[in-house]
Amino acid sequence: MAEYGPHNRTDPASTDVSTRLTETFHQHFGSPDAGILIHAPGRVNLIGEHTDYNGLPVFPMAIRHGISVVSRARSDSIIRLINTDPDFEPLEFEISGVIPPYPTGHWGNYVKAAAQVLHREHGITRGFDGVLHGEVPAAAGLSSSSAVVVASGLTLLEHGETPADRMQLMDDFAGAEAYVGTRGGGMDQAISLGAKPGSACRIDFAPLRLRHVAIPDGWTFVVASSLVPAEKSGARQAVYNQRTEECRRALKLAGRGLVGIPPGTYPELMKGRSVEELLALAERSLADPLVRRFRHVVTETDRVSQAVEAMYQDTPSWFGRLMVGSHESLRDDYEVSCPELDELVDISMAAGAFGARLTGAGFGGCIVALTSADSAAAVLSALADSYYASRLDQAPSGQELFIAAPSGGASRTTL
Ligand code: NG1
Repeated sequence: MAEYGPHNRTDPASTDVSTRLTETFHQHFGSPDAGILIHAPGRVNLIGEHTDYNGLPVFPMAIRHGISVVSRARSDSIIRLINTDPDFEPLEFEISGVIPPYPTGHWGNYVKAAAQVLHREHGITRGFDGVLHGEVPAAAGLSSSSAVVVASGLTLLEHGETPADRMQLMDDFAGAEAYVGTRGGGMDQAISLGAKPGSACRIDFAPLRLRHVAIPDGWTFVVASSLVPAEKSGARQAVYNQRTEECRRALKLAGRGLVGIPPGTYPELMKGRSVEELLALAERSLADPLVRRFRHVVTETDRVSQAVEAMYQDTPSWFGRLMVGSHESLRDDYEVSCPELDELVDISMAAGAFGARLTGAGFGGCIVALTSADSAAAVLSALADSYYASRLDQAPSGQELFIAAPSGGASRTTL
C-alpha cells in the first residue's frame, strides 16, 4: 500500500478526530475492521495569489486543519459517505466515467470530482463506506474543498490498491475540480499532497515543481477569519472565473504588442523580461481593468521570488513588506478584497505584525499575518479585541483565529 508521507498530526485533537470518526462509522456501517484513515491538510497561501492558473508560482504551506476520512472497501462501485457535520447530507453514488453532479454548491461534488477523474485516469471502480470529518473552516479560503478531493481520492486509490505517482495525482486532482465549475489552478492539490512539516513550499507549474523552504525559528503565521464566507460557488465563482478570463485576454493583447510570435503563456511572456519592461508593455497594449489585472500578476510573481529569498535569508521584515504589497495589489489592482479583510490587515499591522495579507481567492475568507514569536500574542489579542469582540458573542475559537503550524502532506493510517 502506498504511504502518503509522515503522519504529522500528533496533537490531542487528532486522537479525538480518529475516535469520533471510528464511532460514527460504527453507528452507520458496523465495525470498521481493517479500515483506514486518510488525512489531507488544508493550506494557507503565504504569497502568490491568483498566479497559479496563469502558470506562475505560489508559496503556500499546509496547515494542521484538514479533512479526515475513515473508510472500509466495498465489493461494488458504490460510495457511501457520511459527513460528521449534520448540515452536509450523506452521499451515495456509483463510480463511473461520467458521474451526474449534485446541484451546484453541494459538498458531494468534490467527492464525485475525485471519483470521476480516478475512474478515467486510473481505472478505479471499487467503492467504499466512509465517514468524513472537516477541521478546515469551510469557505475560509483555506482550501477545504481541495482537501475533500484529495482525501476522498486517496481513499479510492487505497481501496483500489492502485499505486499512483504523487506528482501525477497533483495534476489529476487539479484537473478534477473543473467538475465543480471552477477554472482554478493547481496550488491547493499540490500542497495538500506534497507539503513537508516545518516548511513552506514554492510551487511552479508546467512542469510541476515543488521546492521546500524551512520556515525559520520564530516566524509565526497568524490566520484570522473575516467571518465573511468565501463560498466556492455562485457569485464568487463567477468573479473568480472572470479574473481567469481577464488574465487570458490580457496575455493575448500584451503579446500582440511584441515583435515576433506572441507568447502562449505567462511564463513565456515573462521569461527574460524585467518587471519594468512588462509594465511598460501593459501600459502600451492594455486598457483598464486589464492593465491592472496584468500588473497584479506580474508584480505578484516578482514578490513570490523575493519572498522565497527573504525566507532563506531569515529576513521577516522583508517578507512582511512583500505581504503588504501583495495585499494592496489584490485590493486595488485585482479587486478581490473586501472591507473586512482590509480591516484585519490594518489591525495586525498596527499591533506589530511584519506583514499581513488576504489569503486564498479573497472576497471574504481569511488573512495571514507574519509576526515574531514574541509579538504573536499582541497581534492575536488585538484581533480578538478590535475585530471579533463586536462580531461574536464569545472569544474567537481556533477555527476563526489561530497560529498556523506548518504541516506535512496527506497521510494514511491503518486503524
Ligand atoms: P481558494 O481560496 O481555496 O478558493 C482558489 C484556487 C487556487 C488559487 C486561489 C487564488 C481552487 C481549488 N483554488 O483558492 O488555485 O487560484 O484561489 O490564489 O480553484
